[in-house]
Amino acid sequence: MLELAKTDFAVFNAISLEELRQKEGLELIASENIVSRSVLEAAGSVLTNKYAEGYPGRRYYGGCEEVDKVEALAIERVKQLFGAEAANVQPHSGSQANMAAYMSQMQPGDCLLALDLNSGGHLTHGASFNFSGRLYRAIHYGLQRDTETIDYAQAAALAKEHHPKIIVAGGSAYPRFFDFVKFREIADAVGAKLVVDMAHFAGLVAAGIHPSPMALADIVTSTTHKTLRGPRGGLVLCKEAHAKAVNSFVFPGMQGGPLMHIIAAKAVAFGEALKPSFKRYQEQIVKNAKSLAQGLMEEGFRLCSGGTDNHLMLVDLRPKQLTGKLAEEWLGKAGITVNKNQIPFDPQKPNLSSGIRVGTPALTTRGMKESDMKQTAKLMGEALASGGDEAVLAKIHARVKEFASAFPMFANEGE
Ligand code: DSN
Repeated sequence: MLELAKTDFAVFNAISLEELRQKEGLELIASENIVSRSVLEAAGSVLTNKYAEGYPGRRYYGGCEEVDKVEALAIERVKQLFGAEAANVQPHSGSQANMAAYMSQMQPGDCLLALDLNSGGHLTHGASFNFSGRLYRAIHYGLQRDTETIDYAQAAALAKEHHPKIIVAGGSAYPRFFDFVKFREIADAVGAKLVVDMAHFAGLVAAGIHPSPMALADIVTSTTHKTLRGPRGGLVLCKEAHAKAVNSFVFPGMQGGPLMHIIAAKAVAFGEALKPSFKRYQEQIVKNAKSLAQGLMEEGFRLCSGGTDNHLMLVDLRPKQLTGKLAEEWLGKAGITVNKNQIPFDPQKPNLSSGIRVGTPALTTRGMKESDMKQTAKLMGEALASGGDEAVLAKIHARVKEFASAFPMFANEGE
């Protein structure tokens, strides 16, 4: 970034400090990751200059020969990665991928059944203040109180009562596997379409660790930047029968010009995900999550649902008389980044929350293993026992810097 340093020091400086924050800190936000240098280069390439409304071979602009090749590569690679019949790699985000999926199957006012936001769902799964809750009649299933796992019987009963057009499976704060066979049965019983939002666990699906939704869902949506370790963006996979509708709702239904530099970065990331090393990386994410979960329980924390099957866990802070807001703040001062998160049946409001959400994709990219997760849990335990004492947190921060700095940012290079 030599040019930027000369032309716009304020922005250059903020980017440099953010790079340092990422290098010296422990990144535990479950939805974040660290892309390879190759992905970063493609995302920062001259493809950002190109308008390419339309699809490969059918554009509304001239000069699309090279970007056509890039988008075709992204489509072919992601279809191969997930065994999909059709793919659209243009959604700018997971929210837009979900919007295209819904618009392709529903009319405004139709019923949508999805996991409740407070139970680990997502804003675009029908939250009242989101487009999905404003355009559609959203009904929500939740979790069983005793196990804190999905209440499939409730989902089936609600489907029978409300006859949704779409049932959504997936979420952003659910530490267990989703049972797509059960969801398919529930959808079939009422003639609903099944949309799986695998944004969080797409990398685990690609690696064959989480059951794949491809054979069971009508439409699968995802982001590309979480466990999948690509650039910030979205995608839609579907059966050939839905491809025309999905494509036309992405463009021109909702978006204009696709972000061709990001599509190039997606193509690179999908190429990386097709390599055998990606499977090993995903396996390590899950091993690390189990080790971190064990470490946190040894530190006296309760984990919702008793642990994790995937890359994330929800930590119940009530036994420590802490809120998620305070925990996020204290951990932040110690150089450990998490987000406050409501736990199932949380008595606290979202801006306070009784829990934090913690995930291992980013630390695993840096090459951390199970023993490093135990060390991470210990540092978290100490920070959360500090009572917010600034001096104590500063000392922990110094140890975090030394610990994190020993792990390179681009550990996946050369794989
Ligand atoms: N905000 C994302 C997450 O953190 O899970 C979901 O959109």
